[in-house]
Amino acid sequence: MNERILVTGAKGQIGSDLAIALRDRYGAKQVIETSRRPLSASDANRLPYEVLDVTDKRRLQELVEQYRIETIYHLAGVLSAKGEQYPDRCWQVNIDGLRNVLEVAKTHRLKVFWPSSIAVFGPHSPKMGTPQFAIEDPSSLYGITKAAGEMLCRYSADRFGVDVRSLRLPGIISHRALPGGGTTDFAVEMFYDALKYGSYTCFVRPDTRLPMMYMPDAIAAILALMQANSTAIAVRSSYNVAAVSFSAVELVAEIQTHLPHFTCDYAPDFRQAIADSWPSVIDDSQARQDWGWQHCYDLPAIVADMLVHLSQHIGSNGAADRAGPQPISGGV
Ligand code: VAH
Repeated sequence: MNERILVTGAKGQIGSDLAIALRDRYGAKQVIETSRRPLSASDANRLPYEVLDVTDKRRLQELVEQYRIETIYHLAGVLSAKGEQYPDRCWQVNIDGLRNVLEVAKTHRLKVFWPSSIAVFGPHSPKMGTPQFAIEDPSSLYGITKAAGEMLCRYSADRFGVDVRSLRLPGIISHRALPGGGTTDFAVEMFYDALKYGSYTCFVRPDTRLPMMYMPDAIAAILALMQANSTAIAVRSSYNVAAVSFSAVELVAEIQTHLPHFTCDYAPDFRQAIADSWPSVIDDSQARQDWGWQHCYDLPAIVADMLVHLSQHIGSNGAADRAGPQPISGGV
């Protein structure tokens, strides 16, 4: 139980929650959080912490040796919308960063988790019940890096015996850390604006239906995958995992059962084309069969839990407030 773990992207949306879950399970001192940003004063409780840009292989190797790391949870990445705005950085972080992790994992015999995405699928993939093995013709650079990344993972496992495991995550909804530049961010932003302003302008059409998952389910899936016996892992590219699928207008209606005066209007932007290229419903039967995956949160449970948690934060802590509709800002 005293596994020594390094988390990359530990200040990101998934990394923040995952680091907490890993510390709860393995002990605070067993988990080294890393991010390319220095620790802020308010994060003093997140020690041990190191600054790491995953494109710096030498620094990664140095930390793995210094802390005698056994497992890397590699969450550092550039998401779909930002990837279209900053393509060079998207490629560097999502591909070169992953290659660095897989290379170091090979030489140091490490276990690796890496998040892929439903973004590997594209306009010619089946939209409903997208199977584990289907046509992958991603139309976003982010999706291309995820499809290529999956092949790098499978190659590392088959060719060099690296125990790398991966999940094709859907849109993730959470209340701890804001997502950073994804196409599914509307499903998080909507909660903040509903509580803060009573209204939201959604950047996709009302009928845009996408696979989504609440953060506790995503964390449970990651931990279950990493704890499964290696012989149970039949897929070394990346597993489809799903929980719920809903449209933007269905999310609005569910929020309105709690906040009857909440209103939403729609102003689709460039992210609509990305969303339209993705599946609406994913088939994750192989993950359920191979290592017992099952989700817990449906849409009503997600909305109820998000509103309870966010209403505690919004207003009491400015940092928790989303600053209202923001352009996709720089800095990835
Ligand atoms: C994104 N949240 O929007 C990510 C995710 C399936 C969506 O990969 O880019």
